[in-house]
Amino acid sequence: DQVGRFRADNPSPLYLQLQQLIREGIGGNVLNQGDAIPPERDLAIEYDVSRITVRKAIGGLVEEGLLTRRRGAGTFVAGRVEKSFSKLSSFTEDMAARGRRASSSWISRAPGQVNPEEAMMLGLSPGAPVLRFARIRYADDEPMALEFSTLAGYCLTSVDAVEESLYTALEKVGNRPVRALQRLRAVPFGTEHARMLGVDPGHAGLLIERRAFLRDGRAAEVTRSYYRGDAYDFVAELSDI
Ligand code: 16G
Repeated sequence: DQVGRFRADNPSPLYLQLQQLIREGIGGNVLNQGDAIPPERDLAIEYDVSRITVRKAIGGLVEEGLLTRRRGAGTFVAGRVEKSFSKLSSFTEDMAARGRRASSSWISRAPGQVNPEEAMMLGLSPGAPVLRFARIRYADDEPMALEFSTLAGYCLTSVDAVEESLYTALEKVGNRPVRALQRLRAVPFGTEHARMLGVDPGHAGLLIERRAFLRDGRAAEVTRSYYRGDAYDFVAELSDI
């Protein structure tokens, strides 16, 4: 698909012009979220510019967050997700609200006994039963996040109760959390996490730790979510009333 043409009378550097054309293509829906950007050499031939120019143009748009690179797959139009920092929603709901299909692949899920750190976070006694879930989370097959969850054993009887959504499973047994505390921190992805998300090691990530509670005040969940920094905007409404 042709995204546009250079104008011969445009005095600005070629890489900026190319960036502008790609931006217009995205704005004008010629290029849509998730679409692949043609390989460097194709763009160079198409627009009759050097590959260095193409690389510079694409590199700048990746830095801006408009495009995203996936290792071994290519460069794509980024689908940034705006996520409320004050609403207690689930990943599945967040994606559905954006017309995207959530899916997961399991890294592991197993029952166990609470470790000291989890016991502190969940307010459980030593040895209390917990369920642990680790998964890669996708939006329309694009990896978005890694999540490591520990649920207090009294919330759910078995790990098999969770098919896709943790919160749906909890809701079914009347144990969906109603309140949560969250902490957000910037983290560079290490080799293993980067591999699972298809990004380069050192890629910017956002770690959100959520501690969620049931209506009766007991803790239900502690989850560490590692979101791709290039895919998320966290937004919050502030007020001073
Ligand atoms: C979100 C929550 C996570 C929760 C999960 C449940 C954040 C930062 N984290 O990712 O704590 O466990 O949703 O999603 O929002 P699910 O119901 O789709 O499994």
